[in-house]
Amino acid sequence: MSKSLDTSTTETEQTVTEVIDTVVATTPDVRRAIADHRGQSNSVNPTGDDQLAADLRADELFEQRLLGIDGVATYASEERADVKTTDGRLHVAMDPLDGSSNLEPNSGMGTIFGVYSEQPPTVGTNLLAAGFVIYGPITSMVVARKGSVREHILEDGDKRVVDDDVTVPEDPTVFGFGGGVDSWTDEFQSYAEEVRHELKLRYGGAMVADINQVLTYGGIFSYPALESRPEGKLRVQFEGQPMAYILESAGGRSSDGDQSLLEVEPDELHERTPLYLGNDDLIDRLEATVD
Ligand code: AHM
Ligand code: MG
Repeated sequence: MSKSLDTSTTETEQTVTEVIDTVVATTPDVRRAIADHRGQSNSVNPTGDDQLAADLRADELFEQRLLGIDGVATYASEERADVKTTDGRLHVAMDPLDGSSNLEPNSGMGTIFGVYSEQPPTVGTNLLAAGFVIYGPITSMVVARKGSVREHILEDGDKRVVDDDVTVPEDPTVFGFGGGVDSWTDEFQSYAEEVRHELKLRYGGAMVADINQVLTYGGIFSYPALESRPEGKLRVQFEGQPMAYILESAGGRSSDGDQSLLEVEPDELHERTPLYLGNDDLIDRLEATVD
């Protein structure tokens, strides 16, 4: 490797580290925002979901902190129409507060982030790292980077590794499917019927926590294509691709029903996708059924 390539690789890795550390350092403020900004904001995000005050506050916190990193060129999020740009080489895409409808019943929610080498909208193979935070009984974070996946406990803006090799367990145990039985396609209904006889239902209304169940126990999470909404609910860039990067790095699979979510090339920043994430065999069977 030439000296300049070597330097740019080192700078890239440094920036990725800074992004991860900045997300960690911001989590105490996001937890405070969850407690202090419980109301509606009377606005909707670019995909038409109602925004809570906490969604906007989390977005503002991450935008300010992450764009403050020298190497970060752009910040894109589920909560804002346009990409915010400055100078730098890497690009961050986020769902600042995933599962915020869980705020009212005080159930788990989280933050999802992806660090890309190209500005979104872009294909998932341009991901350099991805992670999610869960604001549950404790704050935890799972990060995938350079082929390995680590789980951390976060305290006072610092992280402590609790598992340095997160892998999807071979024997699956849990499933969680969004959207409601009557809104599913006939093909997905027949797949779900098979799966519900094999696995145990775990669906909490926040993808971050439901995906962490799959990482912990093995299984499948899906927000599928719906009869009335073939594109599903969740967003490629902010939810689908970062989670796909994590699951695939942990030995699992991701799919939009047809191909890996990492192969999807969104035309629009806020594009949605049907989403299936879990053990290899469960995704194979899913693709064979919904094809
Ligand atoms: P959000 O990003 O606006 O919170 O929406 C995403 C969430 C996911 O975390 C979760 O899997 C899904 O929406 C739940 O939707 P539903 O309430 O339809 O079950
Ligand atoms: Mg979300």
